[in-house]
Amino acid sequence: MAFDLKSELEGAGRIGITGHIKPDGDCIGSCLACFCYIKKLFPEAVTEVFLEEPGHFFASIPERDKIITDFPDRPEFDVFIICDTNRERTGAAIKYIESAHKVLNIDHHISNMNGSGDVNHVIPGMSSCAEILYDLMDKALVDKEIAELIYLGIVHDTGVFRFSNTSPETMKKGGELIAYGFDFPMLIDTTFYLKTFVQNRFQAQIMLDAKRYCDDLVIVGVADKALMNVFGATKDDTDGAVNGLRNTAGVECAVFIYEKEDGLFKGSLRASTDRINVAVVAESFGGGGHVRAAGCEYRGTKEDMVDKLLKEIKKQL
Ligand SMILES: [Mn+2]
Repeated sequence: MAFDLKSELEGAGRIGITGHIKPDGDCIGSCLACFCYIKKLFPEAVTEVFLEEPGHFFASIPERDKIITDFPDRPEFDVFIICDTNRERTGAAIKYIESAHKVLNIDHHISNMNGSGDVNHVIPGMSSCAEILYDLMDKALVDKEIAELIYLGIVHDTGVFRFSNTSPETMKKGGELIAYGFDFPMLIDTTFYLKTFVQNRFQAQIMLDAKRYCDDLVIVGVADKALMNVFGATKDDTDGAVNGLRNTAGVECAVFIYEKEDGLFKGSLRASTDRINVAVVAESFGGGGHVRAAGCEYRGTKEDMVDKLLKEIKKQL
């Protein structure tokens, strides 16, 4: 039976929306687009959107100020929608989900194939949750703001229409969306490409210190607390560092680790070919992710973490 968003929401007086912890562009775009659309579809309903604080580069996206970031107590929701994830990764919003009368789960993660709501609409082949939502929308209700938010989600999860999850339909929808007339070059620059001066200088140093291994197929960049302190860099300034490393000719696997807390390192892994499955590498550390993008954590020294990561990677070469 086809999923129909409108009929799932019919008669609901209180509707809530959330996504995952550490919300990314698709999560933020999806949740806000869903919020704006439901406001138009059912203006008499109380609709609210809850997410952790989005990164500062999302400050000027449409309806940014509608996101409730402190997860206050609320009466039970009639319908609660989980976008772009399963209920395990919703963080503080889980309390709304557990008490909701009905939970809808709209997602594109293959790891959430069966969904974790009472009604699920999970399409793993889709570029983004935002693209799935766009397909569910009555186009007569889509306006410039909704179009911009959907576009934001698609752009972020496709790496600006570059990753292999970009289908011909994704491109067609991208064309339909920019026809609404929002400033898409500005949106892409500010939310996807821009880095602060501190971030650029910090990541330049990471690149200067980076080393290659395994006949230069693997590149490793490391930022410990001492290096982060030199630049006054925070966790946010590590965003994009692993992609910078990955964009090195001849490299098929990029590793970036930074010291999250004293002695606790967070690793990000990227593969640009199918030779190295980074999900398998991350899983050996208790982490996980996708074949070409994964993450893990390690308590110990940075040297030991790099040694162990390289050992796991070499098993696949
Ligand atoms: Mn997504």
